[in-house]
Amino acid sequence: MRSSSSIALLSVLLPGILAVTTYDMVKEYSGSTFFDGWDFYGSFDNLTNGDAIFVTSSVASSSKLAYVDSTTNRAIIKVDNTSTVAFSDKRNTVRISSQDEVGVGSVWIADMYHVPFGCSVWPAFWSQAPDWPTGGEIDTFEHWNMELHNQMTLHTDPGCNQVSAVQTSKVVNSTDCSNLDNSNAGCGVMDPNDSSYGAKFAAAQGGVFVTEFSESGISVWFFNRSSIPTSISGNASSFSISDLGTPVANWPTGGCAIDTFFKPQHLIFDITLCGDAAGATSVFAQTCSGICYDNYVVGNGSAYNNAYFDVASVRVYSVAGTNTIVKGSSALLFRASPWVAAALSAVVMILVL
Ligand SMILES: *[C@@H]1O[C@H](CO)[C@@H](O)[C@H](O)[C@H]1NC(C)=O
Ligand SMILES: *[C@@H]1O[C@H](CO)[C@@H](O)[C@H](O)[C@H]1NC(C)=O
Ligand SMILES: *[C@@H]1O[C@H](CO)[C@@H](O)[C@H](O)[C@H]1NC(C)=O
Ligand SMILES: *[C@@H]1O[C@H](CO)[C@@H](O)[C@H](O)[C@H]1NC(C)=O
Ligand SMILES: *[C@@H]1O[C@H](CO)[C@@H](O)[C@H](O)[C@H]1NC(C)=O
Ligand SMILES: *[C@@H]1O[C@H](CO)[C@@H](O)[C@H](O)[C@H]1NC(C)=O
Ligand SMILES: CC(=O)N[C@H]1CO[C@H](CO)[C@@H](O)[C@@H]1O
Repeated sequence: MRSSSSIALLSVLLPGILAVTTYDMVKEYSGSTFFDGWDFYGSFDNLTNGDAIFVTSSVASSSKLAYVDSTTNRAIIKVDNTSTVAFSDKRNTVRISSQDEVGVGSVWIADMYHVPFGCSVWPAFWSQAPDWPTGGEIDTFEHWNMELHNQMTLHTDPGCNQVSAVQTSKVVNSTDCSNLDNSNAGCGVMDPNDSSYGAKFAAAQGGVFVTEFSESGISVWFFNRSSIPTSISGNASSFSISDLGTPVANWPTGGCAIDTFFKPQHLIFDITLCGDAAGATSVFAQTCSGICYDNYVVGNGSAYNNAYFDVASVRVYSVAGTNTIVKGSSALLFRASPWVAAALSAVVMILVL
């Protein structure tokens, strides 16, 4: 801890040069045990006003909304695309949150072959501290409707800012991460790579999202399947962060004291429908036609054939010689509200684009 502030300062001044940290695998979610250690939300979406019911574990299993595909051995997390939903009802989907929390000094790597997309679909793979906004939120993967690129965003208490967005990535709205400003739009950037979301992600057989949660900063890398660095392809038990090159998103501690604003995080997958961001009329109209709820959620579900995550693994790494996993249980599942009003950020994003 003694040298952390000088390391932090240097890493702002010399990005990349000090990135020599080695990480060891401490936890893996994959294969037949993928769903062990996650809590299913088990309520309608009372967090982001989606027209969705986040089902219980037993419903997810019996209706095959969360299961391990026996052919690929990969986890599927999906929206119900087989039930007919009547007007004024909501559609079943899934939100899972890891029981364990992952502390500072960690990396998590999600290897996916498909991410959810389609009109009215709003998916995310993200993390959040139990006392949010205290303890922060890291959105590694998120977008909605027929958008083409992934967005990565932090949401925090006031005082955390992004000071050096990676040049190739576009600031979505604001560099202020505070949940109290800009209607909690957060400080987000957009991946310029076409293969980071939607049909082009699937066509490239997906790829890996790497999230580094370090005292010196938070960073995200995305690699499509053909460009995954060899040091993290396969089931590497250890790798050096310097092998990954420049991240696509980076929030150095110089603008946001990571130790202050971030606490151990639950990892979360969810897919909601319409709601604050995807369903805002002006946002929806950017990439879809009709009315979000009436024309998509209601009806036979044929709009949701692409509304699924196909996940080979989620692996958690800690700084070599440490284990940053904080053992958890089902506590505090319902406390936090992730995107109080992301709609505004979406509107601004569209203006920026
Ligand atoms: C896509 O991502 C790769 C790997 O992060 C990066 O090297 C490349 O520059 C990106 N391409 C574009 C068009 O930004
Ligand atoms: C995969 O990423 C590489 C590196 O950014 C890029 O050159 C290539 O075009 C991408 N492939 C697809 C199918 O998008
Ligand atoms: C990956 O490695 C971890 C730890 O070394 C091991 O527990 C796990 O079974 C391996 N997974 C696969 C898919 O080989
Ligand atoms: C499902 O509904 C859509 C939109 O209303 C319609 O185009 C499609 O034919 C329906 N599919 C079936 C199998 O009924
Ligand atoms: C539902 O979507 C899956 C892909 O997620 C597809 O394989 C299946 O055929 C779809 N079901 C119907 C009834 O269209
Ligand atoms: C959401 O619903 C659950 C289950 O009814 C409840 O425990 C929780 O307090 C609700 N959360 C919010 C933010 O309303
Ligand atoms: C950088 C930027 O565009 N910031 C905008 C984010 O959204 C708020 C609310 O609309 C604007 O006031 C900011 O100017």
